Amino acid sequence: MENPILFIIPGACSLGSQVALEWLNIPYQVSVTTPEIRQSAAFRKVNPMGKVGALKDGEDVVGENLAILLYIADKYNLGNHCPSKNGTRQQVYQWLSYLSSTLHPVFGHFNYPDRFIAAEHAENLRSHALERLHTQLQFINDSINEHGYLLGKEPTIVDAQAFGLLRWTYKAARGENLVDTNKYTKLQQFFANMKAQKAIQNALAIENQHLELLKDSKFAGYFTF
Ligand SMILES: N[C@@H](CCC(=O)N[C@@H](CS)C(=O)NCC(=O)O)C(=O)O
Repeated sequence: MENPILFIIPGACSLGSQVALEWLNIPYQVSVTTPEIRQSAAFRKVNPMGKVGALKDGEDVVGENLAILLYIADKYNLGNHCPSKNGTRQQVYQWLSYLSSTLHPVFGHFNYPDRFIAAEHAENLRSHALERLHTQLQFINDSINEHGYLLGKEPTIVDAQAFGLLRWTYKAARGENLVDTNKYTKLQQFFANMKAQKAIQNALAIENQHLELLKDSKFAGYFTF
């Protein structure tokens, strides 16, 4: 059987799906994409949008992080990393939808306003986006539970995807702007909890090509597309 292959960009929104693969504890590969690869006809058979995340799992292909995370949860056993009982599964759907349809686009407007509006209005859009981003950060901060996660006692795919996006506040990936999150104390705790997760540490080591840092990972190597 072929290993699942996750297509990524280091620092991008694909991190959450990679963390889910780490949690599965099965062999998987990562393919680091370039703009040329993402624009190629072959890659667009995996994700027609030419974006990451994108997953090839044998004959199955799936794009969009929300869909990849739910595909992994449906096909494999993520245990408590994707709760399905006690009324929490619908919250997984709700949170994943919120992260891709609300939080991710606000970061887009903040970091790349010129993609959405004429250059002379870009700074204006950026400052509005920053206000909207703080509204979302407050909402997320207030939603973090007594265990320091968005759902449950253990981190879930919701936390993994949230972490992959929220790290853009404190770690610039491709020239993005940082955001001061010091006043969001529960969010700070969330960052600390997530960074302590072995799956997160492994996923970051793989993104950064520091394989010597891997601990108990089933990572099966980089795939050249
Ligand atoms: N709605 C998509 C958004 C994907 C997306 O915007 N991916 C970005 C990285 S965060 C990307 O691939 N950018 C590279 C490009 O546009 O060439 C999802 O959630 O999967």
